[in-house]
Amino acid sequence: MKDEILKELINNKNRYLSGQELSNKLGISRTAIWKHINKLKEEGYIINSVTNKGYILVEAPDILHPVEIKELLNTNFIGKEIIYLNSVDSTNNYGKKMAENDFTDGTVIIAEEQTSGRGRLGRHWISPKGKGIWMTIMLKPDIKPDQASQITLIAAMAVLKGIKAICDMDTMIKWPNDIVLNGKKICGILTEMSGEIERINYLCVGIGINVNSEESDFTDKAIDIATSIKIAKGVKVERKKLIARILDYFESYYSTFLIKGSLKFMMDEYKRSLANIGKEVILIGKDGEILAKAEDVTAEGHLVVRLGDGTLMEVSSGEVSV
Ligand code: BT5
Repeated sequence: MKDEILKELINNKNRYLSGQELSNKLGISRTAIWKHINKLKEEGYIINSVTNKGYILVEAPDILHPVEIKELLNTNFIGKEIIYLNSVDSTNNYGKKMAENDFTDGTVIIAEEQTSGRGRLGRHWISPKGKGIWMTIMLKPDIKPDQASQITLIAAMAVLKGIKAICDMDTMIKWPNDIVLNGKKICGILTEMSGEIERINYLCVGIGINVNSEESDFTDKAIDIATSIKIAKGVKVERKKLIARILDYFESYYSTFLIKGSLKFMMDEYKRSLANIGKEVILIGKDGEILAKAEDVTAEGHLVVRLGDGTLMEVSSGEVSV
């Protein structure tokens, strides 16, 4: 019921809503309304209450309340269900546990903080409270397991476009899973799959974005390679708006991908946003590491590299470090 009241306040931002009006609409007493309003105030919502006029929302706190995000979304299924957590070990871990039962396709798990955020290969992902976007999109795509890594490219494109739309900043994609700004990482993506040889059960698309992180939020080691939108821009960004726009873009690219069965439709745009082309990459194989030069990305999302002897080779995400 508290969420319903918040929704009404958000949708009537320019006028006072009387207790009676809310009571009629939601079918609860005016005292109950008053109690829920007090709870919202405790959560940080600044709500003016004026006798004979009612309530008006003056300011919302910087928390990622699902009701507020849903009001900003223009999607059909992504984020229609949002699980909001104050603190969690990792939103991807939460998603995997949730999937042991069932979940609605497109459910998004969002946390204010991750205590054991994960990168690829078990690396740690720094996820300070209230500073970033730490979220996982849960999907049940009817695609082959070897196409799963293509969803990382879709997520990267959605993040890049969302940042451009909300922050007016030009970022670049570092294949396969980073978004960088002036060469420093502001976003990492971790796509994990549960599946069989021929079939995907589900995907967890984990997206971590340093939005309002300060330099002091990073470890000494990470500060050389990481940055945030706030550090680069000098001003705080509204995380809710950025989440909503990224999910809008994600759904748009993802739905087209499912219909067409390929990433061809977005590859021109993707390649224009790539930071890797012409740069060195390290291929990690059984026999050690080899240096190669990145030349292209295929519609399957594979990186095309030129080896030292001049031959071309296609690699998928697992085997390369950039
Ligand atoms: C990634 O791994 O870039 C994937 C990160 C995915 C994080 C999201 S948050 C929501 C969801 N839940 C999770 O638990 N994870 C996902 P990788 O390419 O392996 O990069 C990891 C490396 O980036 C680390 O070894 C550090 O060097 C560096 N790093 C750690 N935290 C960082 C941060 N906040 N910003 C930039 N770089 C960071």
